[in-house]
Amino acid sequence: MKKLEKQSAITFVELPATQFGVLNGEPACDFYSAIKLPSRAIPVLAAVLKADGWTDVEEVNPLYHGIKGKLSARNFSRIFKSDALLISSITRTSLQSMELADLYRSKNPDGIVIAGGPDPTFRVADWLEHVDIVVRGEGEITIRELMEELTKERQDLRTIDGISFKENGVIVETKDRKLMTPEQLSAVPHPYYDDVIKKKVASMVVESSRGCPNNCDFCSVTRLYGRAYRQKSKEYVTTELEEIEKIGSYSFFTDDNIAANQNETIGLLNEIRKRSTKKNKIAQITIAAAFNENLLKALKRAGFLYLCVGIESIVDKTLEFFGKPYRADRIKEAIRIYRKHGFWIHGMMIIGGDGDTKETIEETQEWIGKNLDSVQLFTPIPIPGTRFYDRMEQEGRILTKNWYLYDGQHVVIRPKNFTPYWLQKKIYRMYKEFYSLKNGFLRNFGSRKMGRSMLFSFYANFMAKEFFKNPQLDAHLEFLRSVG
Ligand code: B12
Ligand code: SF4
Repeated sequence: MKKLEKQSAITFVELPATQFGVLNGEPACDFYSAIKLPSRAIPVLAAVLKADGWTDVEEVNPLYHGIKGKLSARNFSRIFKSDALLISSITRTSLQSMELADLYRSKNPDGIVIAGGPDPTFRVADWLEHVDIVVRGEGEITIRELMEELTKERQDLRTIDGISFKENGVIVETKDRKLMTPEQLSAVPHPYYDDVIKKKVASMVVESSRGCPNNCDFCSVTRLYGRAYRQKSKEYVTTELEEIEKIGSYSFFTDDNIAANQNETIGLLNEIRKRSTKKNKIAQITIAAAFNENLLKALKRAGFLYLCVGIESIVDKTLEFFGKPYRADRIKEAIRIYRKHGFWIHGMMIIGGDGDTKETIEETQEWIGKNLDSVQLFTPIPIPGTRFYDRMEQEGRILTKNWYLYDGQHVVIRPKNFTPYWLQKKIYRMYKEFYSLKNGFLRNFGSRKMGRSMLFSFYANFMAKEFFKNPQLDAHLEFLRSVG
């Protein structure tokens, strides 16, 4: 492979979701595409290389560096002249990312293309049709070692753990990279945000831990990051928080579960309280934290107002079907407690698991309407690398591998108790009803949350019109009607 120098031009790219997964296509229509968060992975990887002495490292995210969310001529020119193109992707953005890799290779045949992230990690063979090297799993240490190896006259990629590449047309997978220890995670340089990102981003992100002790069937986190829950040091997290609070209006903690180790988390929250006074924090959390009064107090005092809870279902059979470790009664009780303490509860639900019938979906809708402040209703998605994917594949229930539909909004598997078309339509009806202005008003009538609830419903109501009427969804509905 081409020999790199520390002065070589290195470009990281993370592309947004587009309709039909086309490179520089029309933006996808969904909540995620409407909010402006920084890229998931590339700021930290860019920071690692900069700290390692690479002098010409740039990040390109068309949402910030492009024009109207698309790569500009300037972006393309930078990408094509780069000595190495480093792409991060999830499944729904894989098609346009592969298209970019192909285009780069045609313009710059000597250049090196490396891909990483949750999708390349689990679809190595597909990705190696388009890129030279796939980095599997955690990237911070692998990218350092790999780039260093690429500066050598005689390179031996087999010595680098956690990568896959082709040799004489055959895929070589090196040993899995060991998960980073909490100490290693706390020694990684803080993510690098350039001036353009700092100016344009709306809310910021910070990660305090990795891994999850649970192992739900539909989620790839445990295979990516292990069941060992690893927390970064309090000093590391609070230092980063102080920096990002200067940039974004909200601080979103991206941990899958900020409180998997409750005592440690209380310690972190107390530290955050000392160094940040902003009441603008959002965290993802499981129901377990609701039963720890001290933790709830600490969350409140540290300025966490919004909690995103992966409820998934309030139907026991469906919870079992997804391998969730909680049962419905416990979930309902936890949500009641969270709300009694004044948290805004954003529930993430999966509608259409095998335990769901038309009746249970009606019950779920009623419960959601009365008990959540905001909601996301996902269809069951078989994410590559999960047990759920393997099961759906074995049962022949995957309807399409048009990966751009793997966003949890489009029905892509055959449900057990209704047609896919019915489920797709039902989910949209549920959204519309939940976010009707009337329900927004009734949900928090008389409470301190009422203003926010109305505002949120107004916004969601407005956005929903676009989410539910776009060429990609129209085509998908037509497809679902055709499969019966
Ligand atoms: C926070 C989060 C979000 C935030 C994103 C905020 C942001 N911009 O940072 C929000 C809420 C918006 C979101 C939305 C969605 N998310 Co999300 N999200 C996460 C979560 C919990 C953390 C992501 C994160 O910040 N990780 C920290 C970074 C540093 O880790 P990383 O991205 O994995 O990158 C590391 C390695 O993968 C590797 N790497 C990554 N890229 C590259 C590139 C190169 C070149 C190299 C060398 C290495 C490398 O190195 C990095 C450092 O170790 C993950 C689960 C998880 N724990 O990762 C799910 C996850 C990424 N989300 C997922 C999904 C499916 C979605 C949604 C489709 C919604 C849904 N149905 O769940 C949407 C899609 C949004 C979109 N972009 O279109 C899946 C993706 C699976 C897949 N194969 O597609 C994940 C893995 C969770 C899961 N269910 O399994 N998400
Ligand atoms: S869905 Fe949430 S609780 Fe379950 S394994 Fe994934 S991150 Fe953990």
